[in-house]
Amino acid sequence: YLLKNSAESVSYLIPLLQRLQANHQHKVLVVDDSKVVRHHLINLLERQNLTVIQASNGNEGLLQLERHPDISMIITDNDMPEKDGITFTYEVRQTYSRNQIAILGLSASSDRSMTAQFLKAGANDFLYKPFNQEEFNCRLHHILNMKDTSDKLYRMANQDALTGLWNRRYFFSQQEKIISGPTNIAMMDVDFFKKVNDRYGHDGGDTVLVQLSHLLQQHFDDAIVARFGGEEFCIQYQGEFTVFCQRLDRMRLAIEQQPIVFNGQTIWITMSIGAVTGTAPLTGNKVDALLSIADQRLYHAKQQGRNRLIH
Ligand code: GH3
Ligand code: MG
Ligand code: MG
Ligand code: MG
Repeated sequence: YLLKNSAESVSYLIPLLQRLQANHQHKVLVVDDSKVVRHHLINLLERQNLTVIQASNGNEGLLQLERHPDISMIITDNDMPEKDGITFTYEVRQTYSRNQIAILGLSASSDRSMTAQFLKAGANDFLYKPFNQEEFNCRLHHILNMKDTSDKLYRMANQDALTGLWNRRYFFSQQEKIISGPTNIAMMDVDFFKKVNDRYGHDGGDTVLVQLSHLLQQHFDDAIVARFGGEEFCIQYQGEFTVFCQRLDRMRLAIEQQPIVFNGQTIWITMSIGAVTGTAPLTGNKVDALLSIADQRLYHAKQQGRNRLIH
C-alpha cells in the first residue's frame, strides 16, 4: 500500500507541479477500497486546491455521482469488492462522456493489459500503483487542462458571448432531448430597440440586452432561455401552458417596471411575446412549426400595440 514518493529525486529538474488557478471549481471523486490509499490521494489532491469526495467501491461511486452532479473528475482503483474500477468506468461512460467527467484509472495489479482495459472502458488515462507523485501531478494537470479546454469550447459553442444566455444552436440541440409531456415555446422581441440604440448608442443598447437577460433568467431559472439574435429571445419551458403564460406575463410586467441604468441615465423598455404549446417528442420539423407559430403571435403582439403577450 505504500505509494512511492520520489518527488524529491526529481525536484532538481523541475519544481513540484502545482496548479493553483481555477482548481477550486473542480470536484474530484476518489474511489478506492483502501482507506490508506484514499487518504493519500485526497492529500495529494487537496494540495492542488481540489475539492475531494470519496467512495470505497464502484457502486458507492455511482451513488456519489448522483449526489454530486458537479463532479468533473474521477480517480478510481480497479481492484475493489462489489464493483471493480473498469466496470465502474464503463458504467459511468453510459451517461457521461470523456469531456463531461474525466476518469483516471489506477491499479496495483501486475497485469500489463490493465492500461488498455481501462482506456477501452472509457478512462482518459491510467497509472500503475505505486506511482511516482510527480507523474501523478503531471497526469492530473494534463487531464484538468483538457477538461478546462473542452468546457471552454462547449461554452463558446453554446453560449451567447454578450449576455451569457444559451444560443440558438444550444436551443435546438436540446429539443430532441425532451422525450414526453407538454413543451412550450415563447418568442420575444424588445419593442423599438432601434430607438434605444439611436438615443443611448450601441453600448447603451448592449447594457439593456445584458440586464434584460439577467431578468429573463431570474424569471425562468427552470427553463432554457436563449438569445436567438439581436434583441430577440426564446424560452422553452416544460409544464402547463397556462402556468407558462402567467409567468411570461408577470415577466413582461417586471420588464416594463424595471429601470435600466446606463451612464447615469435611466432607460425604460418593453417587450412583445408570442407563446405556443406542443407535445414532446418534437420530431422532424415540429420545432420549426412551433417556432413559426410563436413568431406569428409575436408579430400580432407588435401589430396590436406591443408590450403584450399573445398566446
Ligand atoms: P420593433 O418594436 O418592431 O421590434 O422595433 P425595433 O426597433 O426593435 O426593430 P428591430 O427589431 O427591427 O430592430 C432591432 C435592432 O437591434 C436593429 C439592430 O441595430 C439592433 N441590434 C441587433 N443586435 C444588437 C446588439 O447586439 N447590440 C445592440 N446594441 N443592438 C443590436
Ligand atoms: Mg483496491
Ligand atoms: Mg425589436
Ligand atoms: Mg427584432
